[in-house]
Amino acid sequence: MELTVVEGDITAQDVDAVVNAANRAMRGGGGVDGAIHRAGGPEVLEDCVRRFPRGLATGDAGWTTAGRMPAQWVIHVVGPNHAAGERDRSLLTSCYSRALAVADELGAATVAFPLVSAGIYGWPLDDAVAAAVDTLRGTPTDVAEARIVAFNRRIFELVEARVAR
Ligand code: AR6
Repeated sequence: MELTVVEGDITAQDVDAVVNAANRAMRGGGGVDGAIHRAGGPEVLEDCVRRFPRGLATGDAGWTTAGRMPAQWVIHVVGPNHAAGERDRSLLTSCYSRALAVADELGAATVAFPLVSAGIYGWPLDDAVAAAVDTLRGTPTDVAEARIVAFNRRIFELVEARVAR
């Protein structure tokens, strides 16, 4: 698998699946979750309600349609809320490994990832970058390209440096 990094908006990525940093309720929210629901349109929420009537557990992943986005699927993951005291790192790394497993089930060859838990959920940025890069690299998968989409220059440079290590 090729691990790439770009700076930009995940909702505009021309990939098979985009990963969403959702919450356990799976009914939308702020950050990248809000951007994905806005870009995908109401179909994304309708599919969330249909497929996840009881939401999704922290550390787990599940898919819906991507609605109007260029991607075909959204793979939703729920990262641990560091700001609320959830500090179990295995719940963060499992977001990436479970997302790749769901991508494999779907047959998605290209998958775009945000930095899960690194925004509203307050996971320290350096470790959020390390968890993303190291887990994506270390997980066996049929995915051909995992693309980390950095929302700003600083995140881009941190991810690039970790990928180059
Ligand atoms: N494209 C790429 N990255 C983005 C985008 C975008 N359009 N928008 C934000 N980011 P966050 P979390 C980056 O807060 O910390 C929501 O309310 C952002 O800069 O989206 O896992 C959910 O519903 C950061 O690097 O997710 C949950 O309640 C990264 O995406 C909660 O926030 C993740 O930031 C989840 O918090």
